[in-house]
Amino acid sequence: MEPAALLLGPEDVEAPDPLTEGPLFDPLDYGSPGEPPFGPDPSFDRRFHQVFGNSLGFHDGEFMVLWTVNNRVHPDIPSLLVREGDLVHVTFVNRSLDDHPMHLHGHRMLVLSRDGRRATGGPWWTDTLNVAPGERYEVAFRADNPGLWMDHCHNLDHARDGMVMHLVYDGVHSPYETGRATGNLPE
Ligand SMILES: [Cu+2]
Repeated sequence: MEPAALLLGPEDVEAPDPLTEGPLFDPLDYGSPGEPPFGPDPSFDRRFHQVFGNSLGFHDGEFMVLWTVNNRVHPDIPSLLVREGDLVHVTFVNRSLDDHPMHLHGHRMLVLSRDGRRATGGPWWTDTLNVAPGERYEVAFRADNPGLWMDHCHNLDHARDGMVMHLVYDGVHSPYETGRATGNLPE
């Protein structure tokens, strides 16, 4: 791999020579933690477990490699059902052959751990988290934005081929339906 560096600073400061060696940037332990955003020992109202995988099967009438969540594809992946105010814990496990940048609309996720190593840096807030093959992440978010939200892989060919689900708040309804029979497809 070619090394790459990114330097941020004020305009009038002369840039040092590019670094050719040094630790890789890792947001898991970058910066200082400060106050824990959900308290020192948060208790979660909901827990979800999402295992990403590959399988062969039919989707939209075609035989293809499917990108699955808990062995299912859109629109058959159960929605994440929450109540407003819930503190939600989600575990991502990638047992597939490719990266999955998971993107939850309408919320920010806080990364808690990767592969069992706790996040110890400044709070790692993100709206998209890349989960590489073999990785396991734990994240948390506060359900503070009622609606029906997309939750999907941002490799959009994966989304098209199944990796789409929804975050649904209790009591929120939509007149729209999704799935092949409706013509309302996510990608
Ligand atoms: Cu993906």
